[in-house]
Formats: sequence, structure tokens, C-alpha cells
Amino acid sequence: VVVGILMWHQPPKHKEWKGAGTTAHFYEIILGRCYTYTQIVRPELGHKDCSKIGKAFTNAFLSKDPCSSTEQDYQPLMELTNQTVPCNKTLLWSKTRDLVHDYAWVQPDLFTLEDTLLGYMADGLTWCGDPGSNEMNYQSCPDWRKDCSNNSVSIFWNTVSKRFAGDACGVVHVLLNGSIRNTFDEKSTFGRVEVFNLHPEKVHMLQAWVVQDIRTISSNSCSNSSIKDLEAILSKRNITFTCQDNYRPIRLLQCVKDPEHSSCRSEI
Ligand code: NGD
Repeated sequence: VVVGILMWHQPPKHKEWKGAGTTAHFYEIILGRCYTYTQIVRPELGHKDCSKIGKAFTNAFLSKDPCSSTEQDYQPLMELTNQTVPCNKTLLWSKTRDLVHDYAWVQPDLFTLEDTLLGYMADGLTWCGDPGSNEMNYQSCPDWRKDCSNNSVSIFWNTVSKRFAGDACGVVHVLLNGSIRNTFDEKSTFGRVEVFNLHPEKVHMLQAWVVQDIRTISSNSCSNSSIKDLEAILSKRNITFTCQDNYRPIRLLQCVKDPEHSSCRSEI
């Protein structure tokens, strides 16, 4: 009996992973973000049932092995969170996380995945469960490099990125980083998932904006060899590709943060 009482008082023992654990107050955060989005950011989605959405989200991973997550786990959540993005307004990104969201903030008719309900709810959070418990694991979660790629967070982003790209129509834009070697990274979500889920019947063109760090600008990042790979994939898929170096509206945003830089003083 004594042993039983002692064990009962131990915190639940979860498996130990190499990544950070579930974000503290995960459930309250996703629920709050759902209400903020559907009541304030996009009141036209005010009919969405955030209480149901929150439960579908946690049901996708609670009491399950966080390294055997599947797209099917997230299907009930996906069905509750469908949303239309107007044609020509989809903005994809890879390795430009902060800049793309700064740009979408000043250009509110453009949608990144994080400007849709599900992306907005989950951005920046970590979550996982454990097969032996119906609670979240706040101690640790699988790291996608060191533990497993089929973890609950990565499978979530693969699933929502696939739908986001599959729903896109008209001209689609992508903001890429011209200051790194693999400007187009075929292992990124953009390179693995989004490029292959654009529908050629709906998407006539992918336009890349390649931006460089303002401190290390050289011309012609569109001639980066990885951009040729992207062009080849799209040509095979019958989607026209265009590429623009250092797109001016984004350069101006970079200059807001670094107004004294020489490349911000001239040519404005
Ligand atoms: O399994 C993974 C993985 N899990 C997490 N991340 C992963 N990246 C992989 N390549 N494979 C993290 O995703 C990674 O550490 C970064 O913090 C983040 C974005 O990675 P990045 O900069 O390489 O860009 P991606 O192309 O992989 O993804 C951006 C595009 C963009 O068009 C969004 O529509 O894919 C969508 N997205 C994917 C993953 C995560 C968004 C997010 C997000 N908001 O966190």
C-alpha cells in the first residue's frame, strides 16, 4: 500500500527525447489563438468552433507515440479548419521566416501559412504526447534531426503545408534567402512538400523573390545553382517560373531596420 501511494505521487514518467518539451500552457495558447483569429483577425471565420478545433488538435497526438505520427491523425483537425485563400495571394517561404512575416504584416492581403487559422494557432509551438499517458509531455519532445522525422510537430507542418500549397491558385509567390548556398533547399518543407503539391491546372506561375542579407549583397542571386534546380522541377510540372532579385518592397523593409546602411542611402 505504501509503495502504491508513493508511486501515485510521482509525476508521470515520460520517455525522454532530445528536443524541447510541449510549450507550457499549450492548450490555452491554441484555444486563445483560435478565438483571436476567428473573432478579431478574420471575423468572417467567426462561425468556426474553437472548442472542437482545440480538442481535435490535442486528440491528434495525445496518448500516441510521438515518433509514429501520421497525416491521418490530423485529418479531423484539418476538416474543421478549412479556409479559402484568394487566388494570387499565397506567399510561401523558406529560410526567411522573420522577413516574410514582416512583409505579410504590411501587405495584409497576402497569406503565408501562418496567416491562416491553423498556421496562426501552431506557429512557434512544440507539442507531443506519450503512449503510456493521456497527458502532454512537457519535459521533452522528439527532435526532428536527432530523434525521428515522423514526429507530431513535423507531420503537422507537412500536412498543413501540403494542403496550403494544394489550395493555392493563380500566381504563387515564394520568398527565398539569397545569402545561403542552398537558396532552394530540396529538403525543406517548401522543396519537399509545397513545390510538389501546387496544382498546375490552378497555378500558372511561381514567382520567387530572392532576398539577401543587406550586409552581404551581391547581384544575381537568381543565378544561384539551386534556383536552376527549382526551375527544372517546375518546368517538368508545367508551372512557369520567374525569379526576381532583391525585390524592392522587401529591400525597403530591410532598410527600415538598417537605415544607415550604404545600400539604403542610395538608389531609393
Ligand atoms: O521535419 C522537418 C522540420 N520540422 C521542423 N522544421 C523542419 N524543417 C525541415 N526541413 N524538416 C522547422 O521548420 C525548421 O527547423 C524551421 O524552424 C521551420 C522552417 O524551416 P525552413 O526555413 O527550412 O523553411 P521550410 O521550407 O522548411 O518551411 C517553410 C514553408 C513555408 O512556405 C510554410 O508554408 O513551409 C511551411 N512551414 C513549414 C514548416 C514549419 C511553416 C512552418 C512554421 N510556421 O513553423
